[in-house]
Amino acid sequence: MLNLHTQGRRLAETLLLGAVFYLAGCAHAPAPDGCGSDKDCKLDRVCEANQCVWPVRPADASDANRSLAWTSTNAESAPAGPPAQGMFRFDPLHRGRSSFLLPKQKPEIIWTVDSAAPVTASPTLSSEGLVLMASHSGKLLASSSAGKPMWTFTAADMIWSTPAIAADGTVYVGSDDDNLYALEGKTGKVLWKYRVGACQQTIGIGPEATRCDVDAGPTIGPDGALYTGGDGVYAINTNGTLRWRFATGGHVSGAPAVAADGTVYAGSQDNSIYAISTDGKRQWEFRARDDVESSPAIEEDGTIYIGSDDNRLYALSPQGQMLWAFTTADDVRASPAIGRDGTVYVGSYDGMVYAIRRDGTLLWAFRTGDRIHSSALIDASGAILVGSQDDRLYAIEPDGKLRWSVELGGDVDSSPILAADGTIYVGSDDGKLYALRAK
Ligand SMILES: [Ca+2]
Ligand SMILES: [Ca+2]
Ligand SMILES: [Ca+2]
Repeated sequence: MLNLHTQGRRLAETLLLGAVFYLAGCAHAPAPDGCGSDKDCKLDRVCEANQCVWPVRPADASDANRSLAWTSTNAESAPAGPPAQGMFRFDPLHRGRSSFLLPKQKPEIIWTVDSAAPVTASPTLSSEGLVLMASHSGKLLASSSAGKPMWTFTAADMIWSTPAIAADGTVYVGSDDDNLYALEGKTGKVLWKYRVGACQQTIGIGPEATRCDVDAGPTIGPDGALYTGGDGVYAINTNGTLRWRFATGGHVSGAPAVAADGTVYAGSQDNSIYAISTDGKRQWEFRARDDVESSPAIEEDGTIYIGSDDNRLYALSPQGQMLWAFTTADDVRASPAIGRDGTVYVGSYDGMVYAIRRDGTLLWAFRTGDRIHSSALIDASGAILVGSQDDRLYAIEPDGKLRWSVELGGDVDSSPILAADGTIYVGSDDGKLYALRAK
């Protein structure tokens, strides 16, 4: 929990940072494509220091389960954002924060749904109470919160990507068949599909078959656009047309994160982490030493956290400078979670869950029995929930002590989610979606 002193300090820091950015903006001459007023800016962007930017809401636009500053400065006329936990890492900032509480007691499995193939994706919850889960079977299954199957969508190849659900109920999911699909939320009927890239071979395995896979996200940005990856980073309009494509030197498998100002951050198998402006132009590129499969998370102060197969978790400034790197003993493919006090939680293929302070020093480490691919959830009290390839789902206290663990039927690479009533949903390599609840 943040105490008031900390909150005050953080607010002061945010304001100071904002002032620095503002002054930095004024120091530049107006760009050739600069604006004179808000009317010169497309969509709902506003004109600040002769630049079109997304409106930034002050200080506390942070909680995963509060809607973000979706597109408008006028809160009353702002459209509602996607449902809480309606995408990978719950919102475009990817902090992994839930406003609900994990059960104190070890939960029991209350139902399962079998997809008949491993589940790497994270489940998502629709505002109508449907639980969506995608699987390597190519199926996207929609179930009621009681575990009753509602509809199934089948893509032409495996699905690794976590489905996203927009405010209007539309479901978006990517497949190894190189398409991003938009589905009607109530029925699963295909509304449109967008083919990512122009790979000669779309289905199956091998470099050409996988280069254009839509493994990432998609992330629904604060502007409503869909951000995903393939043979680059893609911004796709909600009517299924391309907004922009940003070329990378390698496959993009991690869901992009999108800051409140619309800046898009994504990693690639070309070893780089990119910051991309709202018009699809490169702002900066940071070179890691190996593939970047991890999906970035963005802190309140703008710091970007992201892992790499070079075994490190990086903290990068909004300008792309390395603040620090924390080294683990194996690949970091999970997406980092950021606690309300700034502590960063991430699992590594070395089997450890690390809690890392804002200055990059280790707070604690928790050992599991196998590699960790799953991204951690932080509950309202700061407790952590994460899966491991030792087939267990772990609840860890804020001080790093085990609260409980539950054994499932296979690797738990899927990132768990938590509903308001304390029900936990997670997928496993045994093909099942699990719903767990304490008595
Ligand atoms: Ca493919
Ligand atoms: Ca490695
Ligand atoms: Ca296992």
